[in-house]
Amino acid sequence: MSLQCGIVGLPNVGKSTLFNALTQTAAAQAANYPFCTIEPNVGKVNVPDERCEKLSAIAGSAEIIPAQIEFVDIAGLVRGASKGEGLGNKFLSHIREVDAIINVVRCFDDENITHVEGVVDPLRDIELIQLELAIADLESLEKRIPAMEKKIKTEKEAIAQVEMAKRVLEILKEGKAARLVKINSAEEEKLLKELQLITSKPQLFVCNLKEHELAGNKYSALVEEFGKANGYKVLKICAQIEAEVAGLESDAEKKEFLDSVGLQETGLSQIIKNSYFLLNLITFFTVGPKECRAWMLKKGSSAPKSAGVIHTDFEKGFIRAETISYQDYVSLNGEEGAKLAGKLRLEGKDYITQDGDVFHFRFNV
Ligand SMILES: Nc1nc2c(ncn2[C@@H]2O[C@H](COP(=O)(O)OP(=O)(O)OP(=O)(O)O)[C@@H](O)[C@H]2O)c(=O)[nH]1
Ligand SMILES: [Mg+2]
Repeated sequence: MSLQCGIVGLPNVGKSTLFNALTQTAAAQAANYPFCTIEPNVGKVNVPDERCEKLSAIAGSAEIIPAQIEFVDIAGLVRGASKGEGLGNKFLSHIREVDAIINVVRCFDDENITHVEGVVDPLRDIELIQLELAIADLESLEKRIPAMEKKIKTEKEAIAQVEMAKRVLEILKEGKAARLVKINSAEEEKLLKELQLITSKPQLFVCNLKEHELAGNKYSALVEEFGKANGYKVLKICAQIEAEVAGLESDAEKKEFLDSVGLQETGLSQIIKNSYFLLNLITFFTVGPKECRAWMLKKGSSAPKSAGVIHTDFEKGFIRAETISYQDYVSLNGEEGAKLAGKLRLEGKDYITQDGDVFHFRFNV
């Protein structure tokens, strides 16, 4: 399972700088001119999880293998992109492929860094991007509805699909995101997903600030207000600082640098953790002397589905899952302690995996 978060925003706002920091590379070219990025850059990122260290210390695991998600650095979007301006539709297709969207919003003044719209104005930038994405969805949906209507004669399910498409269309016509459509059931949720629209993807916003304004400034306050009103998470970082820290060799150097700019930890782990949340993922663990490994899983998945994340044979031949919750594993000092205290549960195929479960799967081959 590979899940992707796309980094989206106007040109020259610091997307590639952030991508490089996240992936701890200099893989993406970051420079002071719009449309520096054309082809998307893709990189895997370890998901920080303090629980891995605790579990591996108890089990004496030789190695820790964290879960990973992918970030995609996408070309900048400009006014009129949905009509082909800038890099236009090609770049929209890159956004269509990702599972969640991270909007980078410029919240810093710097006359040396070009702003494609002339002046810094985060709300205008957010509206501009949301509008372009909504227009792209609107046009793609309008094109598809006639074919969907034709199917009504032969497929009963098509009735509900067309009904949902038309409801979403009304929202998009107002320049709003498809995710704001009122959903009344899991069935409707599925129908919305099947429309594969950009604006139905989960989104979060990242304010790119100056290093000494990290606590927030007048620009980020506006973004936070917007986030609150529309139900989006808003994070604050300084992409440039993050990239500089990520470029340092040792942890000691990193700490020294963070201290010197008055920071406790990097904003990156916050972004990664929130992206994980945005993708609706939870973690289960397999723990042994060889390795302690974190596996990611869609929330609400069954035990056999979880086993299938490790290997499809585990899912096919699933018998049961020996399960210890993370809390029990830690407070009872590992598997033996949990077993003695009666905290090792035998879960069957209907069990829904909980975040932090430590599993041993039993299966037939
Ligand atoms: N002052 C300041 N400059 C920054 C910050 N983040 C990025 N920059 C600069 O802004 C310029 C653009 O950064 P990029 O990361 O290339 O921007 P981008 O959004 O990827 O741009 P495109 O690929 O053209 O869409 C570079 O010169 C960066 O050094 C920041 O936090 N503060
Ligand atoms: Mg770029």
